[in-house]
Amino acid sequence: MARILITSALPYINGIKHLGNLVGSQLPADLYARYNRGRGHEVMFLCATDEHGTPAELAAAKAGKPVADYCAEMHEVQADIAKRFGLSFDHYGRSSSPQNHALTQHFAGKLEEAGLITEVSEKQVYSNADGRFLPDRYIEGTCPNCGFEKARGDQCEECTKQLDPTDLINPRSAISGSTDLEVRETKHLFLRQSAMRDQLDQWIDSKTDWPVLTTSIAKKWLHDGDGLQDRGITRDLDWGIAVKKGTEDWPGMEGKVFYVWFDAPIEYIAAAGEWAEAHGKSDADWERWWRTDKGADNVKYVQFMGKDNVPFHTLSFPATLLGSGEPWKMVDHLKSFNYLNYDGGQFSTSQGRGVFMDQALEILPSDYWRWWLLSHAPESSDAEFTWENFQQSVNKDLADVLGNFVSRITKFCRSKFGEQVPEGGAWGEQEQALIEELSTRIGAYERHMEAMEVRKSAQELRAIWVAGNEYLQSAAPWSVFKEDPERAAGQVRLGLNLIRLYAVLSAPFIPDASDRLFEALGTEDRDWPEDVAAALAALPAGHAFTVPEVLFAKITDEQREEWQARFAGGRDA
Ligand code: B3M
Ligand code: ZN
Repeated sequence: MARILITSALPYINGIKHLGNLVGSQLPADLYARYNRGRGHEVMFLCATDEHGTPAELAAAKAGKPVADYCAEMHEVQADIAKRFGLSFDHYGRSSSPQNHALTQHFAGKLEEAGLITEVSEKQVYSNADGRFLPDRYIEGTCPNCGFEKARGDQCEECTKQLDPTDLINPRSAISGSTDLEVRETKHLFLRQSAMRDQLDQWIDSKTDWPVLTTSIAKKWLHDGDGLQDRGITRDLDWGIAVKKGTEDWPGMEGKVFYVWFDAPIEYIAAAGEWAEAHGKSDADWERWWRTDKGADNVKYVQFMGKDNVPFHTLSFPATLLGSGEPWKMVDHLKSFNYLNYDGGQFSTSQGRGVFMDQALEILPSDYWRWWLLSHAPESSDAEFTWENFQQSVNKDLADVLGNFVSRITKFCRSKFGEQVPEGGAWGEQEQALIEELSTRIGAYERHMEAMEVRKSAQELRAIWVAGNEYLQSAAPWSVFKEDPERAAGQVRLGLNLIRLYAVLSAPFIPDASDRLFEALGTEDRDWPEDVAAALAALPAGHAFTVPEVLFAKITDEQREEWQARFAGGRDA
């Protein structure tokens, strides 16, 4: 049994996430967590809301609420939706937790002791029209690296370069659009990432199994141009974690807070502390996941995120961990995703374009979405959601292939043998061939899952469902029954056991449907099939079951058109 630590990029607190956000981190992380639990491994799956920074302040102001109240409420909203999507976090924390405050200040203190922090008198953009400093992403302008005109002050979304606001050409306020900006002096702390370049370089070189998308982005910022730059880790904001060295005040830093990208990844660790507190556990219980001197040396740590988050996870956060000089667990495998587009354009939170998580669940249960999103995950390139494609894959994969198999076999059994697994009828060549095919395919499914190849895993799972259908089609127990009811009984027994096998294998993708299958089959035997022939004998003759309700309803053309029209206008922000 292995121990696997899984984190998903932390969703910002400033609103409900769209399906593009979901498929880029939390959903594939959940798939991986469920799969590994299914294989009997010990899993710690952590996520949290990312609550600091200007976006939180602005969203709260817009909602007319104090920022702390806004974050507390929005955290509950997001936690509820996550639960309804079946995201099986062991803990869903908050980056504003006391644990994260203490840990962030602790790291800053350690980095300072290691000589990795410098104080810099910085020129920062102040907006006269807005009456405030405009940090990072609230300044828009042209990217000095690629010329993209809507680059943000923290990063260019086009070329992924991490930026400082003052790097932008033709800057303007993203809040008011005002160009009445002036530069004022203010003191900030900088993390000397440049001093850690070789260390980071070596660490990344040691990760030979990382996807190209990940390493190429990291290497690009290590080696291109001026190489790795020092990063400001403090901001002139009210909301955030006060700048301290451990528990001590930091002279000259009064009234300032840590930069949100400094404290957010630290929340991955703090969330484990919150988990321990919530479950009455000790520090040792969470430290065995995070401290290599306390048991985490045999943990496998996997992170999931969108490609725009990669530099922060391959450079900035590792710099914090390595720089502390303490034995923190570092990421082993980092799975990053491209973007999911929506119907000919981009998903956009600010423009309310696309389908948002709460809206999706108003239309259809989560499994429909989980299946489509995961089977179309933007892995090797960007992917696109269209209503036609969604309708097609739900109707074919879920309703025609899986749903139909379940309903045919259970209904046929009920009508001929009653609602129990029939006895008699030995298996012959045809069954043997099916068992062989399934063994091969399940092996491939496991390999894809372990490699976090989400689309390939979905394809293989679908092929496993198809194999059952094809068997049923050619075995045709409904014809065989007339001549040889004994043989038909054997075929049906195999079919019923196949349903259980499908419930086990499909659970990471469609957990609710899988639960309903176990319930209909009257079994809690969710053991992963180590041996297919044995797994297909799990439900013995005489075992009672019930015919489940329709597993997946087809999406009609009327529904598709209605939804397409409903979402064309965008959501009221
Ligand atoms: N909240 C950005 C995002 O949602 C950010 C991720 C933080 S991960 C530590 O894309
Ligand atoms: Zn750029």
